[in-house]
Amino acid sequence: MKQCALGNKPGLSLSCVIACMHCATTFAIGSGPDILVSDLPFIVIYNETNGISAYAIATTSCNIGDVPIPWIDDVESPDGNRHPVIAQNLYRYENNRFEQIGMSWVKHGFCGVNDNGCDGSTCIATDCDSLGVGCTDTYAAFTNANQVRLGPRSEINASTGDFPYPFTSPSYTGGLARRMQVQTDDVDPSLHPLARYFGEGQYISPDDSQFGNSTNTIAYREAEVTGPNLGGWAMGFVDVTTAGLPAIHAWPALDPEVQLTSIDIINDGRINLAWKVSNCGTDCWAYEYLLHNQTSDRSVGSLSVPIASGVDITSIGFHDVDYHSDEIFDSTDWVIGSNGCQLEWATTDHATNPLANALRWGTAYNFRFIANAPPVATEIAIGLFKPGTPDAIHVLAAAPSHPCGMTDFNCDLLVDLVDFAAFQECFDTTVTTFTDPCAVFDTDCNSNIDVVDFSALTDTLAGP
Ligand SMILES: [Ca+2]
Ligand SMILES: [Ca+2]
Ligand SMILES: [Ca+2]
Ligand SMILES: [Ca+2]
Repeated sequence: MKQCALGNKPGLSLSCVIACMHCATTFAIGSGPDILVSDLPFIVIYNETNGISAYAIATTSCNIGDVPIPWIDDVESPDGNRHPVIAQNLYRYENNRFEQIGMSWVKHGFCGVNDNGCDGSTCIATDCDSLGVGCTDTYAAFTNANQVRLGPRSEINASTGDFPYPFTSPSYTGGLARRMQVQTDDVDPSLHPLARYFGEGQYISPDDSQFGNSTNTIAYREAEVTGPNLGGWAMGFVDVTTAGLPAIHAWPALDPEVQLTSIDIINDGRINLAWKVSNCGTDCWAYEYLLHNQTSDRSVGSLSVPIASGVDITSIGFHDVDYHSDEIFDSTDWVIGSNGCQLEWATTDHATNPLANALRWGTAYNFRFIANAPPVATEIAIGLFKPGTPDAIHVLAAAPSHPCGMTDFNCDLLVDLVDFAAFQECFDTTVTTFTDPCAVFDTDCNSNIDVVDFSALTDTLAGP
């Protein structure tokens, strides 16, 4: 897979270069306490009610660090929250789209079992209140489906690994509550005959996180529908677990044209962006972006994609996965806006509603559109939801932008008197398509080459 390759575009911001320093996709043997999610042995259906199915995923974790990891769940202890919580998610791959279609609340871990089996290493067993070096612990699906041990995601800070314990436990009824919920139609084989599915298990542990060892605390595995059961569809895992990576990595593994980059936000956590642009006919390109929040507490509030002047955009779309079981977060779809020069999806801002539908940890949202212009390596902006520095991350991805950047008419990577002379010819003309050579000067995307654009050109000329 390609990661954040630097193009020949001048003025590339430092943020992408910094992002590339953290693009590693494999896990390293950790120092300190380091949980690796090493296996997802089973996926089991538990209930189907009114079009919603509840599943659970069995999870195995392994301490690949060099000290035991606390596994304490004693409400009397000041260290009672020093145990992992376990989130389960389901994804679907279909028609060039990779979408999250299910999520659970978090199972609060209890009693590290200290089994052997950590990649053949020797388990130095401890008591139940920690997981020893080289030891594994497995939660069966029925344990990860145990509703009384499932708490809200909203109480988990995935950056620090901190959370209150005991967790908030609103009343519930029925067999769906708190479990990994999926719309039954989303896995119906008659509706999705060619779909492939991927289960994901993610642990958040305060000790693992505070030692900077949280990026490998996750795993995914392909699943398939095996037949009708309980009024829904039974699933089973196939192939083997990919330990230490989130499910978004399955997408480039399935399709080499998909690109993926990981960004570690300073003093926060990791987000992953994957994208693919498919040719969909004459002058037709389908742009598909998948943004995954792995461990960022600040979360994502907006995504902005530059659009060149004169490009026609249609079929703008958004896909999220909705919260459930009285989780306090809102699930309203993001609003789509455009100023002609960029397309932006955004949730309500943090000041207005701190519980808005930001892209929170353990979720992935899709952004898509069709354009009549081909992809160009271009920075897209990922706006962070909670206040802080930086307020946005810029990632080199693909967008229907100008190949050489705005105002560089002859594409020689310089903005100089040659471009200035071309501007004089273009001044006071109208551009209606991105193939009009003058479109490169329409910096405010109002389809006219005007004094605003002149001022932008002279700013570029005057720049370093
Ligand atoms: Ca870890
Ligand atoms: Ca929604
Ligand atoms: Ca030039
Ligand atoms: Ca203009």
